[in-house]
Amino acid sequence: MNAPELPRQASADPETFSPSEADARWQRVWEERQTFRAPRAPTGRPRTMILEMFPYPSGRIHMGHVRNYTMGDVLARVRRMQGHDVLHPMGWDAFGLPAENAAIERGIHPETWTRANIATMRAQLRRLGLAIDWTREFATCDPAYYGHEQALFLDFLEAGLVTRREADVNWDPVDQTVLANEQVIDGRGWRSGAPVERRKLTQWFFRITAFAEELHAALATLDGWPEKVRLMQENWIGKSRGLRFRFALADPPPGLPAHFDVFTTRPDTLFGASFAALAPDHPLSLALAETNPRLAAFIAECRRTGTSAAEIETAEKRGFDTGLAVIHPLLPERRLPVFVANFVLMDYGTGALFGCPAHDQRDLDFARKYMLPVLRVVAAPGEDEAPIGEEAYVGPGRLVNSGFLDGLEVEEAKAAVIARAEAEGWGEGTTLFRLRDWGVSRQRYWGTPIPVIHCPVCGVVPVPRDQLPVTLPPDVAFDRPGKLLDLHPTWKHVPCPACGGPAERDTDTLDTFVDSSWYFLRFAGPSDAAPFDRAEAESWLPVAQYIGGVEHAILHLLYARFFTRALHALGRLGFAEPFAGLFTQGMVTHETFRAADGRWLEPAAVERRGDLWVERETGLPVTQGRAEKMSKSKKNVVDPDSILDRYGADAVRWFMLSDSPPDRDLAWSIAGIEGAARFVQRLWRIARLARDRAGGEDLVLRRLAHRTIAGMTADIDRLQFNKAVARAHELANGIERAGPSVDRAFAARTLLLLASPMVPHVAEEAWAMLGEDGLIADAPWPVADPALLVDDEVTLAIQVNGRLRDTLVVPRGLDRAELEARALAAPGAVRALAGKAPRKVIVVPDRLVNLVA
Ligand code: ANZ
Ligand code: ZN
Repeated sequence: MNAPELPRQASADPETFSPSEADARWQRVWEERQTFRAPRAPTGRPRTMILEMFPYPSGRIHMGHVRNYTMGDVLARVRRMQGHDVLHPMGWDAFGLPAENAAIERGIHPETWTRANIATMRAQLRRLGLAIDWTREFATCDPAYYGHEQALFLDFLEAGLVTRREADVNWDPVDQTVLANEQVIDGRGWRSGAPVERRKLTQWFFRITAFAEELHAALATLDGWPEKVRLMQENWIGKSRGLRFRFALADPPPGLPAHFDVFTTRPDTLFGASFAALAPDHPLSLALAETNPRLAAFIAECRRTGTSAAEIETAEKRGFDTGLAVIHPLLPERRLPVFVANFVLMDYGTGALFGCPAHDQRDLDFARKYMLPVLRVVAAPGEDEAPIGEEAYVGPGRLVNSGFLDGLEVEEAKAAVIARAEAEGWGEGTTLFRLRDWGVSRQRYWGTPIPVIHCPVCGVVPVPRDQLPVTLPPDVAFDRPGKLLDLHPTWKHVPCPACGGPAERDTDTLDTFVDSSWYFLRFAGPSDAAPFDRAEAESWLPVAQYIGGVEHAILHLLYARFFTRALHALGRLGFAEPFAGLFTQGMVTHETFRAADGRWLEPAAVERRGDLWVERETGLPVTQGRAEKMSKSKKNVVDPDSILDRYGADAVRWFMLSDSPPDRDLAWSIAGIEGAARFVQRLWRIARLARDRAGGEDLVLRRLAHRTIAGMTADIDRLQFNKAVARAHELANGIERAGPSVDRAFAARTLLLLASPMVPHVAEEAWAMLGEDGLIADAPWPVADPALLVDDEVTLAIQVNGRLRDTLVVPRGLDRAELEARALAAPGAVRALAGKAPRKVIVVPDRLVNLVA
């Protein structure tokens, strides 16, 4: 490519660096030279994809974005300098509720609102000087993107990975939509905050449960992921080994089944069983309710709580005694009462369980309430057979009160009961997963239309591929809530592709988590003809480093893993895990202030007077609150644009990296940003020192420079940017203390290179000022000389009779004889020994010599 001339300094050699003039200039140069464009054709260099979770175009970027994208940017720039081809893309997760809500509230079309936000946020991100290949940018609301998503949906449908069935859903009565369990927080819709209701609807599901075992097993291979995220995924998938067995009813009512199945992870506790419980929606519960209005009322009552496990877990345990009893499978004489209980989930296991109050807290609470027996069957180590009080015993131990199990350890007893059940034919060992299929139908407008047609004759008919994308109709009325695609006068009416008769489009759209489950594939392998170009995608993926908020640790990452695995299983990808490295960054926080009347105040609106914080305008006292995540509602946001205007991109970037470990929260402060701005100027002054090559050598400084190279390289590899920053400061101090020398010139140039990924604008400006060829962004990353990393001198303590008498600086690694000889010659030792010969000599190599006289 024909590169335009590089700009030279406006004035030959200013004392200070001027970001307001230089930032945009260098951003233009990178853009014109396509510096950060990822090559399409293979180059033979290693290919590395660095990705930050793409933003939702909510309006303007916030400091959290700045921190997130700066971290990825540093890594992308360093890898380029290390000779990798780097793909560092950006796009927009553009479908979702806020756009639709904005439309309803303000009468702006969701598309207009979204596109305007994208334009604003793109301009803001560009001001940060990010090393992004903007040629690959897309928004998920582009028909070219969601059309391919529709094709993937149909592929999954054909492969049996998509199903349609009636399901209990969480219904948000305000947003008028179905919510995933995860979108229900404390019984309320995550966006609307409205209490969620339970409803039955026919929904589309992705069969993520088909991959439960794989998704669980592969977590062990993700060693580039934080342990806590792996654990969160593991808990979410929730793999349980246990026994499924059959309970026979003692006196089955006529016309009803004579037994039901239960699942237990604690078959060892079977002798401690004191009741059985059915889910309210269990077929047997429903059958009994037909002739029992009180039971019917109880079931209706249970349905009023949401469907999420967490909610059911926290609700008060309540049961309804059916009057029926089951026969204990190991003690044919014993009868257990059968309850319908609100804490039993219909869609887990068999929807029924046996309760062992002594060893399960939930069962214990239930037993106390309904006065059921509590029998300990596991003795704590140390033979503790004490009766159970208000706390169930869930620890290890040996079995008691349990017939043939007595004396066995819990694990042995589990195996023994499973073996017996299998031998006698009343049960079998099984594995269960907590993970549920992923319901993806949403009753919203601003999303990917589900590409199927419902025909009264043919049933569900996929939209023919040549009719994709099924685009959203632009002309919808946003003046009322509800299903806008359904309410549109014409959109849904189409002829059936199979029989030609009148039919209707599916008027639901896909959960926006579907959009973010495969975007990295399209970034890596853009294609007109297909969702992604396989060879290209495989050349970049898996993502070497993925960076984003921990709030996505479960769902987004699980869904993206599922998509990748599903495509792998369909033979369309050669790898099964999308993200080799994962990092979850902390939040940006800021102090909060509140007036006596409860108003939140911007930090700029308060000032300190003596011991008090007061509101500038009124002089009234205000309370200072904790530093909290920046949020508009608490008025503690700092707008990146105003900071960029005032301090320039490099200072913001430097501050985002310097003050806290990247996985912790970072407290925004004026002192912090000003310190960062000072460092940028300091770097500029230090760079000027690189021109002065007078003077001799300075081995100490040369060593420090090499140690800094090694240290910063390792820190950045581990994303410990704050440590890298501290090392940069250390080298800067060393340079400023030193006099002119070739080594000082080397150290200054080295510091510039090492800092350039963090503060790329001042680095380019200084590089040009030094008359270097090309861009610093294209310069090779410095490599440390291992010979200069070893600290090869040590300070030796010389003791006489245990008292320190002298110290010597000696080469590291001298042998004992040499150390003894040198110690005996040390002036302090000679004096203390006063001519006596030591009886004994104790040598600790590289540390000390003790002469015992
Ligand atoms: C008897 C028992 C005794 C249990 C004991 C626990 C402790 P995890 O480990 O999460 O897989 N259970 C079974 N089906 C259920 C359902 N549909 N809804 C609610 N709870 C159900 O949970 C398995 C345990 O949860 C099972 O083991 C069962 O109670 C209960 F000392 O059986 B257990
Ligand atoms: Zn038809």
